[in-house]
Amino acid sequence: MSGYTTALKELIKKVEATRAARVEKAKKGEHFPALTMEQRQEWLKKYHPDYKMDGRRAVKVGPNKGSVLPEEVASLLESKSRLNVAALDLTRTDYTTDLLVIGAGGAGTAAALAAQEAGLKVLVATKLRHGDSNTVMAEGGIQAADQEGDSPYFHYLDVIGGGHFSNQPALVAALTNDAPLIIHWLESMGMMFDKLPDGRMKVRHGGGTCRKRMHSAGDMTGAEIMRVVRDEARNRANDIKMLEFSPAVEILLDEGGRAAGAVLYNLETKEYYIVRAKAVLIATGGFGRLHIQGFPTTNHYGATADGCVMAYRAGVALQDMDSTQYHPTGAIYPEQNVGLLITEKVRGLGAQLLNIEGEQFCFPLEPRDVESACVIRECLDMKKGIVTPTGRFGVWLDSPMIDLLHGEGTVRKELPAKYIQFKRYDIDISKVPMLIYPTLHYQNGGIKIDEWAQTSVEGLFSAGEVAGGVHGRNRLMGNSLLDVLVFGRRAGLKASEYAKSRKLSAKVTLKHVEDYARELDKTGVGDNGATSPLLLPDYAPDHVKARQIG
Ligand code: MEZ
Repeated sequence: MSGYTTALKELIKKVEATRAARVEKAKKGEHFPALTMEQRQEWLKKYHPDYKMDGRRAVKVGPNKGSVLPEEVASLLESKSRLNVAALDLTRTDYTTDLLVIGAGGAGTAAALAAQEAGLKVLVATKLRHGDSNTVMAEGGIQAADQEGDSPYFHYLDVIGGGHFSNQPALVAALTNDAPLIIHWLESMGMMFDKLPDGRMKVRHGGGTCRKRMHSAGDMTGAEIMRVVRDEARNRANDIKMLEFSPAVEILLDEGGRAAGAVLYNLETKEYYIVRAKAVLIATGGFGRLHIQGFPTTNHYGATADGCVMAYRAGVALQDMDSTQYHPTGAIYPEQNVGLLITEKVRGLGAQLLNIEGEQFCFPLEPRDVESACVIRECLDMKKGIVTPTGRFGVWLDSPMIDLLHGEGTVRKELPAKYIQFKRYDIDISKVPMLIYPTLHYQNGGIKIDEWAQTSVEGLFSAGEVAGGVHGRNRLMGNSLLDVLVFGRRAGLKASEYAKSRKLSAKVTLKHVEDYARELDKTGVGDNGATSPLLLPDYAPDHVKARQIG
């Protein structure tokens, strides 16, 4: 455990002092009591970052004009397009396709597969490489009610309750009803799920679930899902063409206001490409790299809300964009791991959260927003957090309990990625606890869609984290991997139906982008100096930025 400083090693002794008694209790099924519904609401209001009014303001333009949004989101929506529309020749066509999929994570790839099966030619345009996404980074599992004693009905109730009854019921029904089919589909493509010796699925609880329905592949479930869907797409390369390092920067509409393609930007050559398509799907992922309220993030480098910006300029409303998921357990030590996801599976396997005294202070599997509020309360209000050498607050996540509860070697077997990520810094998480604090994990809201992933613009679909409504104001663990596949697949199917009924539009326009720019000017927002979509976060420190000028 030499990865910890001498002061932190001293504090770990307090955790060790209470561990044997805690393990004994856990073995008897005795747990720290969960909060009541009233307490949950009270703690959320007091401690969860979503309930703070700082760092928020009303957006001044577009379909959600007047809605209060995080400052980071509002200012992206109030930025100018990256395109000089007048200079762009829209009569030129670089690519034509039946379906243009923007984004190549889980949702985009699932959509491409479904559309190809329905007979479409698909072009997938992605900002980085195929698979660079939050899907590939998801760890703990995917929910599906496919076990005895469970049903989509119970899954539905958990999702609605976890989302504080703010979810769109039709989307939740689609999510939970399609879930068993998705597991079957993944297995048919060769996904290696964790299994019991008799061949049945190994399933666990996640926070806020009334049944064990978390299916996993170690702590690399998203990577395993992405492996199989990406391989499958590559096997169908005649019909699914992939353009990497080519993010979309605006949606093209036709003269009837229907989606008719997009303008892509080649990150390497800096050229713009005009793509014309019969249908368009936005599957660009979430906004973690906007670091809402200054939080570190678990998200991949490209998670900059691009899809929301493009859809918004095309006239599609967003919903619940002021609701951000802070995963309760992000690493805060060592500094190189700050923000890194510590999967909820760690708590699902029995590890407890402890304060500086080595005491439990919350039920470990509350819904995520409540669990995060508990951690923040313990550090900021109860003043029982641990301070790292760089001045960060956190609490202990007692991972050594896992081997004591389930047998020597369980940590290494069930959590191989986490084990390696800490071993690099000489911290053996099967022997010593981890230091954690909430980290920005997920965009709960997003583009408004219906249960077939259709937006309010004809021919424009949206699926995955970029779309809102299914999780309401709080997503439960394992429902995002499910969401990307359920709505990706549905989008692919519905877009196929739609595309087959249409010809390529005779003319494409960016009039909506010009109208939007005029609205910006008219409302006095003027020029905030920025352009969007952002595409990549800018981490250059001020002294470097100063030297970039001129
Ligand atoms: O759904 C998620 O966000 C997930 C599975 C995360 C995790 O804790 O592993």
